[in-house]
Amino acid sequence: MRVFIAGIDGYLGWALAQYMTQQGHTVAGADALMRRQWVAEMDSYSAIPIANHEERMAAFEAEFGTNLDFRVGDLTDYDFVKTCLEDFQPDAIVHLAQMPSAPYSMLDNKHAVWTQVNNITTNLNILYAIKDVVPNAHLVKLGTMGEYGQPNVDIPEGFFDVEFNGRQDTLWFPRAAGSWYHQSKVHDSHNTYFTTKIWNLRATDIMQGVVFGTTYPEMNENPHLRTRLDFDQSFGTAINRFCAQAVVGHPLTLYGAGTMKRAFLPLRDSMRCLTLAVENPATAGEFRVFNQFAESYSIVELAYIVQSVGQEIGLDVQVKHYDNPRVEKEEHYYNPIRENLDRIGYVPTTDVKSEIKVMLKDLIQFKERIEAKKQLLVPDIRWDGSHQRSKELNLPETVQ
Ligand code: USQ
Repeated sequence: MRVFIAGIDGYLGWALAQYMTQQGHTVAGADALMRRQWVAEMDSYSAIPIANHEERMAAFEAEFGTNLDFRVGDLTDYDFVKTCLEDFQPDAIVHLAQMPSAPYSMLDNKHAVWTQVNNITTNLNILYAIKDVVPNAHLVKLGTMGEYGQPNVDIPEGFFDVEFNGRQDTLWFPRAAGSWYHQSKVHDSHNTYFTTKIWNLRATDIMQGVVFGTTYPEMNENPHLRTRLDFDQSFGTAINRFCAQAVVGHPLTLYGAGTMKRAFLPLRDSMRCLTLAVENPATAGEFRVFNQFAESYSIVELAYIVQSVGQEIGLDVQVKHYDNPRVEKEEHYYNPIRENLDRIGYVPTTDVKSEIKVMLKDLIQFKERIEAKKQLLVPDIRWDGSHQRSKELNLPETVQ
């Protein structure tokens, strides 16, 4: 299939371009290379050094024997998006091109507005370009499990059956996102759903959990093909940060009690699930929602898994609690349902420990790079808009 990846330079996008090419698909994509700038704005960089654009293109060609049609450009520019689709004529568009960080979006008014304008405009441009250029193409849109928040009931895949005043319907499950970034994804979901109704577009909205991992089994060893791995407070996700902290002997930074629960997905499973969604398209007019995750854990459980795996390979890993810079529920029910992906062949990688071991061993090679940014490991972006570094809480370290 011809697959266009919007956001092809990012953590997921660059890995997916290679994975899907290895699966026999013809891949093209676009990216404004902004992730590199946002992370630099956080005064950080990827723990795994990543190649620049030209080096990546040369390495891709050397590995796969073909040029990658990767256009550097801004997807908030409608003419650019339209031209990309006109030239490539994709069967599927995987849309990953968004600012993905909750803390970055909570920095201040400027970042909140920018996040929403950027993310919502890009999605609208892609929807319009599909309608105008390739109306039969299938949109696989990356949403987030965070759109749902933490309701006190099971989380269905997008819709649920409701009975009210004696009548029944299947309705949009309430979304209750916890940051301006997550809210931007809720707006995108609504807009995408709307276009399946008015223009008969076909769309899969992926409610993806927190992704972790440095690699996937088939990833090439060429350093210019490696994908990024962020560990700063904005662009590093919890397990990725914990692994980076573990290799430099910094205590793992549990926010508050750390009892928040999330759904998690190894990078390798994210690649597999996105490919399955592309290969099994939605029908015309269909809006499908996939809850995309392997397993749910509390953050504190994961911290202790990182600690025990770290100990196995000789790292002395401490776990500490810091005052929570976010406004979020710490004690809550959490039970997302995942059926749609299983139906099309997804079998989760359940071995989180092995995945964490691979990550730790990978990151040990880049210990000095993380060490040089150690001062960034404790967060200071707070949900009330202030900037104050979190303090260690006087909670005893739990012994596993
Ligand atoms: N947390 C810690 N310590 C840390 C970092 C995070 O305790 O050092 C906690 C947070 O307070 C939160 C949980 O871990 O309760 C998850 O935080 P995260 O930064 O790993 O994930 P989140 O902000 O939710 O965002 C990430 C991605 C985002 C994606 C989302 C999926 O950055 O793009 O949409 O995961 S989900 O979490 O399901 O919404």
